[in-house]
Amino acid sequence: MKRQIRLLAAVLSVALILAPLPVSAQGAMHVTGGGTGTFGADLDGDGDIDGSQFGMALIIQGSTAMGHFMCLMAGRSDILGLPLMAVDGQVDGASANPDGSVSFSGVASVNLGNGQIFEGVPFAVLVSAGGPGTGTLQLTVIGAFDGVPGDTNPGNGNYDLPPETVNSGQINIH
Ligand SMILES: [Ca+2]
Ligand SMILES: [Ca+2]
Repeated sequence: MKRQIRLLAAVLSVALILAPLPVSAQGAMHVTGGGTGTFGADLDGDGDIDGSQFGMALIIQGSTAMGHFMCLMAGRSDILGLPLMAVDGQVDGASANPDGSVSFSGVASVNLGNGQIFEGVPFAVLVSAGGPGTGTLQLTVIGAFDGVPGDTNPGNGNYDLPPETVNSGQINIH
């Protein structure tokens, strides 16, 4: 299935490159989905495999994008040792990658559930389409939370979360 999606994406990419259409005539790309994801690892050492709940809906038209992204790490996925970490973002940029994945970015409010809410936090997400076991999601919070549990690249100023695999639900790119 993944191979088919990749193949399809590759074919579509080639078709898009070859298509001599004006930009305005090309259809928009939609990225939608929601569910739960798992990091497949215990990031904060509390004995539980960590993950998140996520949702997204965005439209990419040419070089512009708009939409919404949410990611909630809470409860058993108690990353950071906090009650929750909720990233609620407006998407304002996106690009389709040659491998069929989509990168998008924007500005979020980040709620740590302990009374601390940070506004205007830039974020970036990389998603690939698929359901449980195949879809993936990777969030980077830019300019904040560097070095906290789960950060795969301490010292660069960002919160670089590892990729998550869809556990339930679906990510659609079409
Ligand atoms: Ca954990
Ligand atoms: Ca980092």
